Amino acid sequence: MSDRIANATLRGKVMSAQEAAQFVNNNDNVGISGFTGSGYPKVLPTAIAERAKEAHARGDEYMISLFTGASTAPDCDGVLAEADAIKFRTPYQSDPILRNKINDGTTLYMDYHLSESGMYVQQGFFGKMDVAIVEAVRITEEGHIVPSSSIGNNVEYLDAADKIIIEVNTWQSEELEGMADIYRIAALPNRQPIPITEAGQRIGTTYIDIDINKVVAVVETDAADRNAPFKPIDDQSKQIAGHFLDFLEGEVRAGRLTYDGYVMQSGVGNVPNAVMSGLLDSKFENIRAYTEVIQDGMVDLIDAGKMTVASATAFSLSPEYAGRMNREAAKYAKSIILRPQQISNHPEVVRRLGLIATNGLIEADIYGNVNSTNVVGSRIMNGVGGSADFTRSAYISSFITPSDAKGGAISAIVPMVSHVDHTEQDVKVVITEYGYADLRGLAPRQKAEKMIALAHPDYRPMLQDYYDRALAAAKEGKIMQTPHLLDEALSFHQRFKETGSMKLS
Ligand code: 0RQ
Repeated sequence: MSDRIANATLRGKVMSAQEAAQFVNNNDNVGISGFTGSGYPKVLPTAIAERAKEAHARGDEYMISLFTGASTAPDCDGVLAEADAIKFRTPYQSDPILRNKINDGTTLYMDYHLSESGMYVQQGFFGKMDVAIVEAVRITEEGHIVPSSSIGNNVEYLDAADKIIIEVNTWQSEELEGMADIYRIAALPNRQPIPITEAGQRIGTTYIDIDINKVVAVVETDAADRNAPFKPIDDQSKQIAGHFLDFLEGEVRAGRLTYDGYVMQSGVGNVPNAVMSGLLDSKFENIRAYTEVIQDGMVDLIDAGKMTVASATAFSLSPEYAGRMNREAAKYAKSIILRPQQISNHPEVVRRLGLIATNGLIEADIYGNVNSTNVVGSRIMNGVGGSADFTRSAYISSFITPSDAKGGAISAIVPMVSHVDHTEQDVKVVITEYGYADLRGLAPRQKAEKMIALAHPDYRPMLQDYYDRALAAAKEGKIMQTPHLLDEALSFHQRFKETGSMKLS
């Protein structure tokens, strides 16, 4: 048995994953660790999926409601979705099999803000939590959990659940201990200000204290976090990153930012990662991140001495960088803090720290509304994640995107978004490979000109034509604030559904 289980009582609870899975029943609310492919349980999901398959083969029902920090990995969301074991899922996912199960109606998916998801559990909005399954680096003599490579909603699930299952994973470096900063927000009406005034401040403990009487099983594992590698940075991503840096430089020239004053939030995805690579060669120093996930690009910035502190709730690293983080965790612990996602994404702290937020999008419209989640209005991609936690509360909120998708069949700039996650009031800057649109201080008609200029040249004339005609109709009707032709506003999407392309044939 691993020497990572220092508590004698909990050592007595060690069993196999198959035995532990017997504590997870049909219809249970199950809250697990795991955030963007980090720190999720490695063996219980497969064991639960096997139970589901056996039950289904007998003609019995077996499905659970699955609550996480955010996305997990093929050996967690993937295996459970494949076994039709997930009845309800929240708050964020990005697994291709699960995505299909949500879109085909097998799984109900509630997409909402990651900063709120812990509170929903604490306040009982989902009913009672039956089981918490949390990965740990080790269990201390007192029975505290030292969390692994993500914190997510671990605290809330461990506090709320009737039963706790702990996976102790020896693949995770013991030197991760010290990165976590566990702080509980008091329940209403006793909330106090969160005492963070700098991204690098520590306000809590490095472990999660739990009620060990609730622990029904401890399972030992030795398995890697399974993150997908980032795509190589291509010319288009470099151009987008270049425009983002131009925008930052403009803020410095305007006296609103200093070269050592950039506090970053960066979303998931390939383009945000490319932006960080662009920052390596920039004049910015002492960059601090108050963000949700730590990506490869941030590790490079830390290595280069450009980033002094990164506060997040999880890692989202390629396999190569995850391996490096594991080997050199003691070194990185000096500049990395992992917090519960209620804290890493908390609007109060985000507003106070004056973040410049940068996230990806699916589409934006000519007035600056952004859809991050539903392709052609209906098909879920991933979820809003933490993007709105940061976008609404940041000092400056930016979105970065290629101007088109799917080989040019889809324009990222459309007349009206087919689903809205971020409203025109929250979206301050939009960036494509054709430049950036600074929407601050502009009325809708002023925004439209800037947004159309960002579109791919194949779509620019179509958008201009739409806008010109909408404007003419608005003038005629004397309703000028946000000109639209309602019977044409979703015509790009309709054409895509009918012909497979938004382009005019
Ligand atoms: O599809 O993977 O099949 O090639 O979307 O697109 O351009 O690689 O961009 O990786 O930055 O992801 C919005 C999905 C963008 C992401 C989204 C298709 C495109 C490709 C990926 P393929 P790119 P990115 C905090 C921040 C919400 C959560 C968030 C996201 C795939 O940024 O999930 O911001 N954001 N969290 O082809 C159809 C369109 C499309 C489209 C792109 N208009 N129509 N498909 N794609 N635009 C972190 C967390 O919350 C964890």
